[in-house]
Amino acid sequence: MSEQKIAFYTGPAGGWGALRGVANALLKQDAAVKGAKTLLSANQPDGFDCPGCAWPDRNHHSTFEFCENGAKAVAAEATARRAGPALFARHTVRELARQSDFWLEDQGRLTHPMAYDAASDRYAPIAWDAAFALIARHLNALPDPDEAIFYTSGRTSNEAAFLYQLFVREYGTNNFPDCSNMCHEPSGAAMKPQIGVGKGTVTLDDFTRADAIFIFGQNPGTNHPRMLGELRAAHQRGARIVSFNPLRERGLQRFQDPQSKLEMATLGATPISTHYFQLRVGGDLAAVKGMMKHVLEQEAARGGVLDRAFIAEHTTGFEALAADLRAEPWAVLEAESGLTEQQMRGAGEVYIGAGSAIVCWGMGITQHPHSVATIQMLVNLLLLRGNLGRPGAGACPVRGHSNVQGDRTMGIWEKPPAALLDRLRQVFGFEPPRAPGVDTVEAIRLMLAGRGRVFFALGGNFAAATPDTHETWKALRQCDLTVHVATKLNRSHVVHGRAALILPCLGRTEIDLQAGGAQGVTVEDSMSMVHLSAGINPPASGHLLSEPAIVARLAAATLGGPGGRGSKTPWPWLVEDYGRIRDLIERVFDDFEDFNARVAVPGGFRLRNTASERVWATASGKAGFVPHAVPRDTPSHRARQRVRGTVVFTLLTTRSHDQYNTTIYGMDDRYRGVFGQRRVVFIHPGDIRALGLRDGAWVDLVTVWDDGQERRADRFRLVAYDIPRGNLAAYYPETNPLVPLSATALGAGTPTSKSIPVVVLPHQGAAADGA
Ligand SMILES: Nc1nc2c(c(=O)[nH]1)N[C@H]1C(S)=C(S)[C@@H](COP(=O)(O)OP(=O)(O)OC[C@H]3O[C@@H](n4cnc5c(=O)[nH]c(N)nc54)[C@H](O)[C@@H]3O)O[C@H]1N2
Ligand SMILES: Nc1nc2c(c(=O)[nH]1)N[C@H]1C(S)=C(S)[C@@H](COP(=O)(O)OP(=O)(O)OC[C@H]3O[C@@H](n4cnc5c(=O)[nH]c(N)nc54)[C@H](O)[C@@H]3O)O[C@H]1N2
Ligand SMILES: [Mo]
Repeated sequence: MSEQKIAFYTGPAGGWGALRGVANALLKQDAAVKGAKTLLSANQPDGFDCPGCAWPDRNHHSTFEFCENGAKAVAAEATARRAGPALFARHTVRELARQSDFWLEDQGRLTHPMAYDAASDRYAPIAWDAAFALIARHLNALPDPDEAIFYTSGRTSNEAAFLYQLFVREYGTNNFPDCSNMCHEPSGAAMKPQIGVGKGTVTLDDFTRADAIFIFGQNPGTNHPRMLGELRAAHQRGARIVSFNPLRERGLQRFQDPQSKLEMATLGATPISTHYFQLRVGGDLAAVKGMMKHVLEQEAARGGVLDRAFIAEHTTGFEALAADLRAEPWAVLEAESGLTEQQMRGAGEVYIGAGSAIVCWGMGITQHPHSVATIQMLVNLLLLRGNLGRPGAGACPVRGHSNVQGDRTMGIWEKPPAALLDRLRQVFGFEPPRAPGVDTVEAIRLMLAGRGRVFFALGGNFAAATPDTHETWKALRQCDLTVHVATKLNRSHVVHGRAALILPCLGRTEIDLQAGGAQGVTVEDSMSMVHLSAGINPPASGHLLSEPAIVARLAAATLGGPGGRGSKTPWPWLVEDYGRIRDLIERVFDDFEDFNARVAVPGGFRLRNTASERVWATASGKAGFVPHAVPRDTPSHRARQRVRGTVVFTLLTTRSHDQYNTTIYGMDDRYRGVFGQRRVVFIHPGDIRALGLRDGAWVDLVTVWDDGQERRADRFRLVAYDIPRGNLAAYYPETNPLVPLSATALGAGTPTSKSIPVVVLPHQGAAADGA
């Protein structure tokens, strides 16, 4: 592990540092040879879909697209290490629970199904059939199917997700909390009523034609490195790239393309952003409002700025939005955004000057109290100049997990549309449950109330990814049974119910052999492209099952077992050949006609996106301008409060360069200059002085939330950083204990993990400098 230090990073994103990152990732996993071969198959037409992120690939047939963090994700799965029965025999669960998240995952791939034995406080091997029978017994004993909870994380393939939602609905509940509840749910909630689709409207091709690309609250250098290639090309042909971010993210500033021999040889780098607006945390709604106010004023002054024909033919609500913008004082917009009137006008001017514009956004927009309203404002901005449904223009919510969008398409949704349920009834001949189920936060509440008694997770790390860590742990521990389908050991396996199972599954990179031969699965990326993914490595252990096989065997055991509801679905037959599952997907979802044939074409196909055809599947039949007031309970207001005799800060929680969500690859955050440590808080130097502390001081963070509960996270090192005053940044998941369960977005269940009111107190306790 690297030495602890803070060093300002001056290089570009990518470059030699990224290549070294890959080499280290492979070496650390003892996977240099196999890993390197595996990497060459990522995102190839006959290879597997990179498990790293949901950014699309150029038709899935370019030469190997280099991506440092994709390589780390692949190496993590292709590791030579094994967390087998010997590991579990060596350690009690109490001992395992004392280890760090990093240590747990670092033990390697899970090899055997394991069951918790309370008497010895150890996990011991269990046969697959016995495991399924145990789960079935618990599920069939519940007085009400709504007492069972079925979580999904977004790596799950379309085929597994489809079978999963079918099984769970045949069983009788819509309790589908999903990682997207914590992620891009506000994007769907905002866009669906406004433009009739809850997904992005652009394709990669639009990135080659846009005159301006606006990036709100997203850090592509770390989280979507392949996006930098698109941005670099756009920059080189003269497009404007405008970033809005409270932090000066390296990947948004300069990029050295590891695939460009010239840039690597000369240490040259392409600038990324032409404009960088370092706004306040949570200030985006006001900033976009300022841009739109400028656009409107310029229309009055010089004319020809708005796309009047588009507005007349395709939209409703323009007058109400215009009146609201005219009435908004610049002073309010300045105070809330943290930008000057001139800056907002400048951004508005770039927008006016662009023939076509794309707006991208990420977690910096979705994890706030006002995220839904902010996203609707971003769409308003696009609508003003007809930047939807034409080349080079559109909305681009940049998704996280590689198949999180596909899982939703397949019906992993706690509030399923009636049309889906009707279709399931028609195709499968059962009566699906109609009552909405619980989302992630509601699932935690259900468990806490004792009415969520069986918790099943298809992937992910629920115990670490969710808010209010102590409440979540209490909730999980109250369950009769917790089950995790996983590739690696993680926190959720050691914070468990009275009975507990770990079910090890194949990863994306591995060959999936069924009775009908080697199988591929399908995934959908951030731009609605659906394609095949087939692994190339032998499985990490002979005992692994694929996710579709696990779901099918569980369904057969539960629905067909004692006390089960019965099922007409031929579960075992379906997983012999995943083409059969795709045939059923085709029968349930209209957009999947000829699924097997279309997905067999290299590169796959794009799902229909009505908004990108200017067909508006909304109540009014048009796209809607939706005005929103600048919120008054924002971070800038908080900053004037004092609690415990000190000022209230707004903390954003974010990813370092060396992690994949709760999976910690290493302790470095290269682009932000942090090495060998993760318990740091980025803070403005002026705020350090105002607190009477010094750079590097150890502090404790305490949430300001008036529900009588104390939430704290102790022992973080202050790091002086280029961040607005009154704002703090720190890493997730270390800071999740600070996020109150009741702090969710308006109009979506998303925890507001980029907007946590906290106070900073000098660290109480000994040995603060003991790292
Ligand atoms: N290597 C790697 N790749 C990943 C992941 C990973 O953990 N590691 N995670 C995957 C997943 S599930 C997701 S959802 C995506 C996440 O990818 P991102 O959306 O990039 O997520 P974050 O790193 O949480 O932070 C986003 C950015 O928002 C900024 N920000 C915070 N608050 C605000 C605000 O109020 N306004 C604005 N304008 N900006 C703000 C932060 O400074 C940060 O730069 O990446 C996916 N890809
Ligand atoms: N404070 C704070 N909290 C956040 C966020 C934040 O920015 N700040 N971000 C939120 C976001 S955007 C998201 S998406 C969630 C992520 O929440 P999750 O999706 O629940 O978490 P991950 O860390 O991605 O899950 C990692 C685990 O997935 C398992 N895994 C990996 N590959 C596979 C596979 O192929 N199959 C199966 N079955 N399991 C596999 C491994 O066992 C690994 O330990 O966290 C959210 N929580
Ligand atoms: Mo995510």
